[in-house]
Amino acid sequence: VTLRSQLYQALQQRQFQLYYQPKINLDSHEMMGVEAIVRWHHPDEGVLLPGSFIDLVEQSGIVHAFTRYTVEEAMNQIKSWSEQGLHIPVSVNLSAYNLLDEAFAGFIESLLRKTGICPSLLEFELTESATMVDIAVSKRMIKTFKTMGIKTSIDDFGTGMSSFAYLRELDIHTVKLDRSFVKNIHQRKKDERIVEGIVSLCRSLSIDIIAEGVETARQAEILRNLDCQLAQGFLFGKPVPSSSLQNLFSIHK
Ligand code: G
Ligand code: G
Ligand code: MN
Ligand code: NA
Repeated sequence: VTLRSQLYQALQQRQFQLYYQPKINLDSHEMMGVEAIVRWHHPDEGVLLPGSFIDLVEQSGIVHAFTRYTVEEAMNQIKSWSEQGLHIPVSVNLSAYNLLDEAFAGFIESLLRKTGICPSLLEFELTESATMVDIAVSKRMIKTFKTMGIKTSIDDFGTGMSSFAYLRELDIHTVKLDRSFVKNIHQRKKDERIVEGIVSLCRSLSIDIIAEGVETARQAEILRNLDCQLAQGFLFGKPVPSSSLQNLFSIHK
């Protein structure tokens, strides 16, 4: 039995669960939002990380149903937090193929109506490779989301071949600086200069920037000195189930 052949049943049996990783303001140390990251509670294999099955999801016809499931779960979580007075922005990772799904925007629209959540609490993360599928299609989708009040961010920024073209063509709210730029920032001046440049560019374009993969206090300090105000990474918290996050939220409040 292959993982691939088990995807459909896993979705039906709700074996996928969203975990949430905090996004932190480096000045105030407040939690500014979370990224939803999926886990597969596999009946035989235990908890699987997305790295071991997202490619399979994307290569199979299930990708549309899968993303509908994750987005609906995220929106229900936003609703549940909102009802408790916690207005926590949540970002959800999309696949390239979701942009080619003509019915996706309509599905999101109906979920917004159904849940009644504030659309500004929802954000979609696209990778550069996802937007590359067809830049005109991506541009239209991102515009549609924006009309609905939903933000879009570019994930793993700086690793693709056309980062600047995306900034020019797409109406992006946030750039998520890929963790490869953060990893050695404390020991390589060149990396520090590159990040400084990206931060300044984003600032001049009125685009928010968040550093990914921050694991040490030293990295956080350098990023803060470079005027990068937002960060995400194991230093502040790993992805956790929503129940564990609630404690984190009060700590950061
Ligand atoms: O946790 P891990 O390092 O295995 O994550 C691998 C990749 O899976 C990351 O690039 C992340 O963006 C992606 N990912 C995590 N959750 C989701 C999801 O719900 N949908 C999609 N399409 N990708 C996800
Ligand atoms: O591509 P994306 O940025 O969506 O990837 C999210 C993945 O990155 C998740 O699987 C998450 O577990 C992982 N991740 C989050 N923070 C860190 C970190 O500080 N270091 C490393 N190595 N991985 C991280
Ligand atoms: Mn992401
Ligand atoms: Na990333």
